Amino acid sequence: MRDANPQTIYLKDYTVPEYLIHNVALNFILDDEDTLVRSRLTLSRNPASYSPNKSLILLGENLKLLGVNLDGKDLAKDQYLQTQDALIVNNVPQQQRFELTIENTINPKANTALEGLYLSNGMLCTQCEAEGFRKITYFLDRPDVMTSFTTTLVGDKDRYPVLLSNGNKVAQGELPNNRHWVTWEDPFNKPCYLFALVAGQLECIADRFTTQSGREIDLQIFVEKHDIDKCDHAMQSLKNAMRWDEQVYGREYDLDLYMIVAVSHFNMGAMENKGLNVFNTKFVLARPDTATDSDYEHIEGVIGHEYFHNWTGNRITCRDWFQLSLKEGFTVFRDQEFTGDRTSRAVKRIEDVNMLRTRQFAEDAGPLAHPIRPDAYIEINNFYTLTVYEKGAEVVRMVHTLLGAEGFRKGSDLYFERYDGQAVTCDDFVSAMEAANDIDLRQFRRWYSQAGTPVLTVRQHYDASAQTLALTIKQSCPPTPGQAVKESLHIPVTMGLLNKDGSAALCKLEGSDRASDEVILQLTQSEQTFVFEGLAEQPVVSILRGFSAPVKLVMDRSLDELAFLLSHDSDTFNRWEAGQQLAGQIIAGLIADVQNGRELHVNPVMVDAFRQVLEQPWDDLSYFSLLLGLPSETYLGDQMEVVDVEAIHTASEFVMRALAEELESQFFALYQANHKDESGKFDAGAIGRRRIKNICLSYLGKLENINVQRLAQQQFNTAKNMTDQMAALAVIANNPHPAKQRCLDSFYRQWQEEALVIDKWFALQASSHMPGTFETVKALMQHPAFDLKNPNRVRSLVGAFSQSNPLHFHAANGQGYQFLADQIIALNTLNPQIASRMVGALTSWRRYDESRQALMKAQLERIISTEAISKDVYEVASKSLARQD
Ligand code: B3K
Ligand code: ZN
Repeated sequence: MRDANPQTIYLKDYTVPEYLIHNVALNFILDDEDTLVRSRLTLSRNPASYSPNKSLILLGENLKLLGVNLDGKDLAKDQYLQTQDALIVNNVPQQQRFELTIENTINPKANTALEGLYLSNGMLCTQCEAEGFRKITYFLDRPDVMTSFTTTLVGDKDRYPVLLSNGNKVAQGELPNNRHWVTWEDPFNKPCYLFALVAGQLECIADRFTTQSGREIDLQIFVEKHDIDKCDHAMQSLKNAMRWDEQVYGREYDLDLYMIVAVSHFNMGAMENKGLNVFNTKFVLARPDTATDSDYEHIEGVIGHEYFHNWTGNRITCRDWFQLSLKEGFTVFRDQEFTGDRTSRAVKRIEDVNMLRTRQFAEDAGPLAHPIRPDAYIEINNFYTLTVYEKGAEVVRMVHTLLGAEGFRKGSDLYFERYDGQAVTCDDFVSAMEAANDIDLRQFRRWYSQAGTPVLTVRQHYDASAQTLALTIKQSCPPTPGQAVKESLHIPVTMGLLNKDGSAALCKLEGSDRASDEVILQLTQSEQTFVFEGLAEQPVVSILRGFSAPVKLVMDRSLDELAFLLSHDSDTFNRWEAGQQLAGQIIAGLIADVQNGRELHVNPVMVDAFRQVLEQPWDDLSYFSLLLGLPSETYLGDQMEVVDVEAIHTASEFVMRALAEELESQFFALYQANHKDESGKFDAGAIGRRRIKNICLSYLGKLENINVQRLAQQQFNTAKNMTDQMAALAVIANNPHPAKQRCLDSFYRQWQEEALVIDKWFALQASSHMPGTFETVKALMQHPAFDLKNPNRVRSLVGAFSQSNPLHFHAANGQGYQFLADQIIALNTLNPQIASRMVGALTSWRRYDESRQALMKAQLERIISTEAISKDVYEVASKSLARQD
């Protein structure tokens, strides 16, 4: 049965912990089904707590309690109380330290929620963030209780030859009955969400890193035996991340050992446990023939992200879970910059903004909108959102923009110096930035408490006689649930001006004696006018360069002006953006034509713009390939009053085909010039060649031309790397290619032993827009390789269908919705976190036509009335249905 009344937790109710834990000694006698946990805690009353409560309340869930001992004496049953989620020990000492020993057992094999201690392909592993430690033993499971951990693992030598936990290995030994033990000690205080243990039959690759101060660090990556040949890229990524954090932030690694373990069953990407990261295999394993270029890039990004958490998350952690963006926003910003430095800054920025605008903006405009520092939650796992992570990173990026790289570094140095070893708040982060730079960020702080995507409306007025340009910017923010009234934000708006010949015009603000190619406008009022002087001719405005703030921009632009910016803007982001706006406007017109039954014609401005891009020489081929990309169907839908998935799809396909027809020879020549027989090395030149070639192939694939079909098939058959093989298969599977089924079958046969490649095979079919996809998805649910207990599989089939296939998921008869609800209900009991993530595809129901609204709403209602609904699913489904006023 559902928690009768799921409780809402509020930020305003925060109080300091009543007790402190000085150290904990954990002892695990490992067994797949019956692990014995003994925890010895040294505690004392927290002098900073004013609570009159004299009992000690430790949190715990699903634990079989064997006994409690206080200062050497076993407690009788009436000296403590065990509830569904806590152990309450009465009359603990108030004046001095005391020692509490708890014994309990847990069943990792039965743990399909993958939180706490669980089994994945025979390996025992843990996931404790946010509140999984309480599923291992009773504890003060909250991030502001930091303590030192000593962990002893005992187990069968054959069953669990490798025994890992946080920190340094300090002792080990043999025991009778073929058992052994290892003791780990973590010298750094940490909250229990950073605890980890791993035990099993694992292989390891090892390397070393010398820090900037000359310390030698052992690096180890543990995987299942058959994956040992896919760890090199992850290891190299780790070393790159370690060096980068030293160079850019002056941060050095602190323990003598850094371990990464890859597991097949994992609810998210990875986890930054101190000294012992646990990763989804997806973000570790790569070989050129099994992983695509973007897999390689994501692996480096996620390895970096978890590594960077060692300072932004572990050494300095969050006071409470409302502060999650303190560590996540900052760490995402750090990993974005790392990837930008390692690959192409222009490309990385565009990829990040694209994701933010399609997915986070939708979240911020929907029923689950929340500020980057939420003020209430039912289930904290539901708040690991795009808002907390990606918008959180944008907020940190704005601080960086406002302070400049040097000022930001001064601020981060002060942050690390002031708060090392503490659990702090978002406000503490901003205070450090302020103090180091002598700047007032009071108004800027509203970004932390205000939800919703601000809208900037820009008007321009050029006065030829005065030679001035007046730019008036109005900011507004639509209401979000629980926040009807919005206040003005402090928004940095980076901009430049272009002369008619494409050269930069100087920006000289009225009253300022400085003139430069680019300025950062400080927008603080609801409406503000900025006047630029000395402009002999009317310039073209390039505004919000680099996407300097996470806002929507409304500005009247002609197609010609956009085409001009696409050719001339020196800002790589805005140049791409102009192309997107141009394509977006033209496709919007075509969508209206489809809706009104008019014949479709592509605007020659678009063909010319594409031709120009295609005919220019480009150094950064990855960036070039982005310029050829069209706005996604999801993004186009976001721009509409009522999303019309069919019209969007028809218009998008039409444009692709029209461009392919008009520019066939250019696409073909570019394909040929860049199609090299390459093994798939992760280097910028080869990646760029593959990217540009494969986008050309995707256009050519629309031509239903026998030569192109052969080309795709040939690339599929001869590819030496997964990027090329997948790209060819995608073209084959998304067009009426005669060999479609044969290729899909042979791909499966070739890769059936490689779980991550089979995930791609599922996802590709689930996101296909060809007819019959729904039936394929249903059939794939019965495929022997499908497993509802494996989150990667669920994401690749159910997730890809519901989140990346708008056309079929939103089929007018509602079968997609019903299918998704069936899976959510089944997942609800197995894995509430994954179930709740899947509800996301239904939350935007108000964006569709009346008939679809009713169908989606009915499924949400069905989900919510399921017996035994988890609080994870309940929170998302009920908030999705809640009235929006
Ligand atoms: N901190 C973890 C996420 C934990 C999610 C808990 N539901 C990974 C990361 O952001 O690095
Ligand atoms: Zn993180």
